[in-house]
Amino acid sequence: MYKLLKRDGKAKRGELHTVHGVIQTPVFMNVGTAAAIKGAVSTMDLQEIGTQVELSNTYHLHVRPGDEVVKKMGGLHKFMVWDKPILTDSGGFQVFSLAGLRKIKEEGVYFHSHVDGRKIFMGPEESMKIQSNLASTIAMAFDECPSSVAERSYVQASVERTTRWLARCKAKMDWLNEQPDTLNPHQMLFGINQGAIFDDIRVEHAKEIASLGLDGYAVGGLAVGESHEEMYHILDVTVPHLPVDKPTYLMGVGTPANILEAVDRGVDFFDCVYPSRNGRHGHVYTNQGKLNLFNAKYELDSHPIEEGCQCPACRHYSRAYIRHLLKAKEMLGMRLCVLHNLYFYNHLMEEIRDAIDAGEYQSFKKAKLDGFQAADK
Ligand code: PRF
Ligand code: ZN
Repeated sequence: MYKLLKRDGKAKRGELHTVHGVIQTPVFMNVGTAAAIKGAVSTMDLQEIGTQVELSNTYHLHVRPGDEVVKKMGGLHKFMVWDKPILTDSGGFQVFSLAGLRKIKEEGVYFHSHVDGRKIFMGPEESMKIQSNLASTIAMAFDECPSSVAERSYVQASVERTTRWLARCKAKMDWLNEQPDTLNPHQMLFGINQGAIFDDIRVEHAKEIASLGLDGYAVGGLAVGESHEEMYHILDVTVPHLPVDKPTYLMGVGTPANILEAVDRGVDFFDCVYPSRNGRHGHVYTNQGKLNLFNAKYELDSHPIEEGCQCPACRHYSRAYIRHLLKAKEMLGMRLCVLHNLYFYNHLMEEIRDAIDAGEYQSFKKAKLDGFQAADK
């Protein structure tokens, strides 16, 4: 159940109540695709850096170790030792971006595993069954994410199929939640809006799925190659047609600036690989922009990554030491950068929530964006 606590312009401040606890929104979900945050970050670490929701993937966990294995181990929460909310993405997007040779049919998608090449079929029912076995808090609908340069006629047909798939997802999830052996009978389902960069297709689809009474609504198919301006425009026209009394999730986005802009347009859930991926490459976020710790100017720098940051890296270590670790290819270097970056994102969301609570979102956003401009990388 979602409670809208306050609005500041279009920005929403809310709470999503789940069987695994309450999520304060806007929120950034920390990505652990294969039930692990890349960069040797454990779920104990997540507790320490203020993570509210972890995100894993249907496709990856189905391929390895297998969702039946996870179910036998008591579900994803027990398996990875994390008792707070988990959102699982449906596999649709990953099938399209990862798997080799695929065929999209009305019933679903035929493709080859990126691990061992074996043939797999996944459709709406399979995705729901896998997510039910994983027993995540929130399951995502099985969708197709058309390329940002797809023709209008392709996008139109694809979105219509995604709508039919959504109805099948809902029916299957309702049924699964009633089975006596289900691990999470309260599993939530979020629908996904698609339509590439065609305003009218987006709006029509948003209206159509808004009436289905789902637990939340995502905007998918963005941050796939279009410009930031196009993405903000699509949010401007689409989000007003999604229910304001349900959470709105912008999938796979983005930079701190993207998040500030999307919150301003009514989005309250985010996820992105940037903080962990950039951290693994020694790129760290600060309120003065992103730093590249490989840069020679940090060789003798005794300051933390960011002065005043309360993350485990900044509380103890200097830029010079972390730079040394990165250059020596010590795993600890990556790990400290990822911990800092995830803490930075989680903390940014906390500041965003405070700014909305105080009714000061516009001035807060401007001050943050001005600060980020000072990047050296
Ligand atoms: N669909 C799903 N997952 C996603 C996306 C999508 O369109 C995106 C697009 N940015 C990221 N993750 N199911
Ligand atoms: Zn830090």
